[in-house]
Amino acid sequence: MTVSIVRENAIAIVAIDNPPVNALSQAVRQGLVDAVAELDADAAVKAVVLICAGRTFIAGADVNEFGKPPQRPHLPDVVATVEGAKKPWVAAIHGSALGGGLEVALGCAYRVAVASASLGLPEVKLGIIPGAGGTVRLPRLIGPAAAVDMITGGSPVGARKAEALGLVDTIIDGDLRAGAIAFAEGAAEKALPQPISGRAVPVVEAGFWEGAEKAIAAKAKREIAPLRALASVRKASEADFAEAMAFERETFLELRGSEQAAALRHVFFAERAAPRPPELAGVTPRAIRSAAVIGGGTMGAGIAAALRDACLPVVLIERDAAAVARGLANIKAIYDGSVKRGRMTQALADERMAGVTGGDDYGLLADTDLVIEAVFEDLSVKRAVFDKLSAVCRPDAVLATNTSYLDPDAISQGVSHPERFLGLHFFSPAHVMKLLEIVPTETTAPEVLATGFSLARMLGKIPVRAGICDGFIGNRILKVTRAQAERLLLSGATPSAVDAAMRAFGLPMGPFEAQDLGGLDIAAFQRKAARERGETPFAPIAERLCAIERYGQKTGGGWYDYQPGDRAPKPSETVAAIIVEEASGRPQWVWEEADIADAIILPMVNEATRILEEGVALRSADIDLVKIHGYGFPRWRGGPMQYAQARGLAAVVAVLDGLAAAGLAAPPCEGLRRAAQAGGFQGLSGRG
Ligand code: 3H9
Repeated sequence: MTVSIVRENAIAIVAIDNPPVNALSQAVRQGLVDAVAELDADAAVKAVVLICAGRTFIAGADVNEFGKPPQRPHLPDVVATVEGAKKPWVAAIHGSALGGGLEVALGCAYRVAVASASLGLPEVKLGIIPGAGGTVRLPRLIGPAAAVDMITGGSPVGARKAEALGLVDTIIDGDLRAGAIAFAEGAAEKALPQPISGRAVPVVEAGFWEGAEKAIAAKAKREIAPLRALASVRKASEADFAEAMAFERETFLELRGSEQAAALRHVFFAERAAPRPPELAGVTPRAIRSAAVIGGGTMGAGIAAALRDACLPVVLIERDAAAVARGLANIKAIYDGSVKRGRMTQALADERMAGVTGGDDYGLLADTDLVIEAVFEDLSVKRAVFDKLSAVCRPDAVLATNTSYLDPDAISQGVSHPERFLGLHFFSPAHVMKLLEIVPTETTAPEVLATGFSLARMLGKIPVRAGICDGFIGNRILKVTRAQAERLLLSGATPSAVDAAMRAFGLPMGPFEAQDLGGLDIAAFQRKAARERGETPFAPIAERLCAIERYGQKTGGGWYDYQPGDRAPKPSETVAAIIVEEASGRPQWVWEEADIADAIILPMVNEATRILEEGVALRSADIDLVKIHGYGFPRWRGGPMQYAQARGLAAVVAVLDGLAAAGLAAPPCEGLRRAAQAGGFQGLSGRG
């Protein structure tokens, strides 16, 4: 039974059991309505405990039902039915009470929770707003200001904070069921509290709504749900309950069908599918109980911090005592920063640092389960590291290289037991960025690949399997982004116009601002390596800037000029003059914002399609995750592949054909033309 009832003396316990997360499917909704009717009619029952089986309280509406027509009973009616029950209902919360789950709890007369529980209305993260009274009841219970924070931000709060806000009546120590029954017995003795729907919304100070709107608009940029959620909470404080409920429902239904909601749902499911690729089903990963990092630079220190944050003991190896000290200082600086920003207590930071051992002796790694090499991007330097690791590590220790551009197959040459070798491409700062590209070599054993995925789970990262090619998935597409950005400059656009257009599209930064921040020298170094391999990378203007040592912010100028101590980019006359010289003889165009975005994003899609066809990525959704979690692609657009599908692949092909005819981009690849005909990327890689 999805919803079952047992009675303990005068208390009825209504239990929901709908794995994995007790989502509010039609059966659960109907079960709740039936339970209210049955228990209202049972004179022996004085109070009701609503509790859930498994790992969590109700985690929300069933997201799988969002694309389909709503089925009765609708959730707002279910919540109203619970709220109208003749006996006090007590929501007993463990795990998460999210979205519709919290809305059901708000229909209950009381809410009790274990201290580890969290409660929230995360709907805006799915491009919608709460649709069953969340925006109308929550401000009545905890006040508009706290409700606005929870609803427009979408982040859940812990049970203790919820108790302080008045959202939870009491925290249950020990067994939740027993504690909730005892609470319900007390509630049965009292008169029913006034339903939340009948309470008034506390008054806000003058200017509150205008201030909130400004702050939320600045943060949400082009994401629509947060401002619509605010409007709904405002309506709840200015109109009566019924009118506010109607307003909320209308907004919810409108947003549920929106492109942004579809894109955010796509990302939601892609993120949940990523850690468990079907091709590794049934493969048992190796156990990781200890880890080591070779190299304590920015990348190595970030990786060490990520490993420590997963509570693994970490050994940091550097070439001599001075380098060890520098590496440890780099890790400490990460934790000092976290303490300074209030993200971590000093005690926790100290504990994390205490779990790092530094040394220059590879002998320290004799019993380490996982070693990640993060030294300089040079094949011979990396190979020398793996020679030493081959000599000292256990034969079953997993050995990983963190490389952005080198070929892991080449790095692995000579490694003993090469089946335990793989590439792990972290993104900087490695303790913050969510993406982890996992790159198997020709010899990587399936259980070692599975270990990469289980490591990602431990570290809270989004893992994406990538095949070997220059730049793997993410940086290979980035090269196209940058080349297109330069093509635009050669055909009449300015760096500021290109950057502004990409920000307008939803990226946090444009391609030129981003290069100035990261430094133009890194890409120059990679282009040099590419030329040595016989390739002809396209970056005529960047080459000219590097030749005059305009490497970006760190040298006071790159694509833009910078005043000392000021990171604000100023258009540069030097750069403008170089662009004029390089563009001479080429046709010049007048560029609108949307056309600039097309000339950058759609060639990215074209390259991504090649990546899919070649099997470098297994699924188009994986490419979306790479661009969202590694490169700031707007989540609400769903990633480049989802964006292209929503735009219509035939339209994408047509724009690319136009750009190609004007010499402004490569023509659409055959795979993209086929995908346009088939109406999707499915099956393109032959694998997913
Ligand atoms: C809403 O409620 C709207 C209402 O206001 C209005 C209605 C009228 N539905 O994350 P996990 C699946 S909007 C369907 O790995 P964890 C998930 O796909 C909703 N399925 O577990 C995965 O499936 P699989 C508001 C869902 O322990 C499995 O459960 N609620 C849903 O790391 C495990 O997921 C939310 O946005 C769902 N709602 O974390 C809550 N949720 O095993 C979203 C999960 O086949 N969910 N699944 O891959 C979460 O935040 C996390 O899942 C949770 C558990 C914290 C609950």
